[in-house]
Amino acid sequence: MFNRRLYLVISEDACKGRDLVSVATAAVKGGVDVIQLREKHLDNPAFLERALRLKEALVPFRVPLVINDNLWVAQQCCATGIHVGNSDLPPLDIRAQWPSCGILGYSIEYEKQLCTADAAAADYLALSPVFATATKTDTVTEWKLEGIRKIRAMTDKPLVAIGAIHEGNAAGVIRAGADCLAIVSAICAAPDPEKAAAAIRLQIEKAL
Ligand code: TZP
Ligand code: MG
Repeated sequence: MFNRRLYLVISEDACKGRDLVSVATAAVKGGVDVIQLREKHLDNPAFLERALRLKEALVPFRVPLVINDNLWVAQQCCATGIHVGNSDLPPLDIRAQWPSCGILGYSIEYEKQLCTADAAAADYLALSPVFATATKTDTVTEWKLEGIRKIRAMTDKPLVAIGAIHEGNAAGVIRAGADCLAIVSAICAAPDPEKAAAAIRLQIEKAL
């Protein structure tokens, strides 16, 4: 069962020259309870090296590590899970190739994806993006709060909202029906990632 509330999606680029592991551990101290390593520009050995370093740092905090769109890295580093998008290896194939996968996340960019066997195979669905964001620009739907409400009414799966979420809009996104907020810039690029995570976590708890 996926019952996390504040999901850090991290890459070295997003950390603005700071050490990724330091940013991640600070964010966890602030209230992040699941982390996804999303490195789109690394080859497998470099991705794996970074994943192993991050995973080791997270052990004392018991925070699960999810790998973005790389089954080999996810299995090699014994991550808790994997997150895939619409054009990646589909969730049904992930289940077949990695039966012990603990968290399987799937991005929903179109409403019709919701009624598929792949969506049914996922542990959570990510509404991507909830708001347009400079962090990822090759997107289709901007779900907005109305979209969250609509999808909430259609599924009982945990919903993760991602895209331009920050302290100021976090409570509204939760009240619209998201179970968990996934964040890159508002934490990774914050002057103090621990404080930024704590402020967002507080908004989530207030809105629940
Ligand atoms: N998928 C949909 S939006 C997004 C991803 C990876 C990026 C979210 O980044 P930010 O900086 O929190 O808007
Ligand atoms: Mg992809």
